[in-house]
Amino acid sequence: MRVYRPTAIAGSEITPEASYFNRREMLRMAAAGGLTLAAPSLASGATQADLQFSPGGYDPEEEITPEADATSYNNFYEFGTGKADPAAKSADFNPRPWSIMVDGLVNKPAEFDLDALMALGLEERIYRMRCVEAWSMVIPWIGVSLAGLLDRVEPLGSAKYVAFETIVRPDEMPGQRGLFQPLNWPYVEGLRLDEARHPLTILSMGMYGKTLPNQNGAPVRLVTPWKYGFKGIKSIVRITLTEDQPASTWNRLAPGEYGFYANVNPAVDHPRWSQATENRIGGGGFFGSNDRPTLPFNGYGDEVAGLYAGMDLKANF
Ligand SMILES: Nc1nc2c(c(=O)[nH]1)N[C@H]1C(S)=C(S)[C@@H](COP(=O)(O)O)O[C@H]1N2
Ligand SMILES: [Mo]
Repeated sequence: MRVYRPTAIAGSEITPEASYFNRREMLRMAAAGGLTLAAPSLASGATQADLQFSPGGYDPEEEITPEADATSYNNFYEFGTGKADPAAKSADFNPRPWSIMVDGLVNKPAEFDLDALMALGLEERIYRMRCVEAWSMVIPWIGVSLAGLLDRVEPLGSAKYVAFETIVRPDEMPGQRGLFQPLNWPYVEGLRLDEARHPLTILSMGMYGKTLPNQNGAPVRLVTPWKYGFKGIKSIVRITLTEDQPASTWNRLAPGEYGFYANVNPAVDHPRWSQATENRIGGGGFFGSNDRPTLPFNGYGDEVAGLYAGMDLKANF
């Protein structure tokens, strides 16, 4: 039996007690029709509102990372390069109202606001997350299928890739102003169309039962659990269907270190460190030994290996 560990969060952010004592039991009961989940209250204007969602599949049955760790140890360079910067320096970021433009090689380009995205159907997906820096977490995301969104805009036959773009808002994002600019903005990412359509791929709008905190990519970020964390582009404003492989921020910066595919692969080391093992964050220490073996495709090989049949995974890392 696994539970959300109660964590030291502000009283105003505490979710209904039911969310805490045994999340998986609660979701099973909900699936069986025995329990009503919290109603959505996005209109309340709260910075973090409860979400209504249905249970999704793919639960890895591993201990969920404490919420306090998942929301305080982050990579989001728009707010600074330190792990504590995104939580400490994102209070001025205002993710509402918001909309995502979906365009490019599609029949029906359209702009989707948050209500339109949520209407695609929110599901909870408990996924492993493996950063290319060799740390990992298990996070209960709440999101919608990216395939469902793509269906709405009707990709043309010529569309082969999907490009993603993060917002540029220097007045609200301290990492985007000042002398030291660690990356070129906007942060961009991309997937092959079949990867984007894969059932594991979601646009996440929440975690731990609530809307996303700013530091985790509010209000909408990508989650592809079989790829390194940097593919999970945050605070998305544009999604464009393309014929050619789109640029991705880390690949452009250091192509010998970060590939376009970025599939988790313990057999392909980063030039400066091993990818064979990882450090599961949580339980107090961020800097424990990397004692956990890293799994091919982060443990999602049964689901996704077929996407790469015949491909040289060492050359196409
Ligand atoms: N726009 C943007 N998206 C981003 C990043 C970033 O710096 N900017 N960092 C990436 C990296 S390296 C990781 S590991 C994950 C971290 O997500 P988390 O902070 O929610 O764990 O976000 C990814 N998405
Ligand atoms: Mo990362």
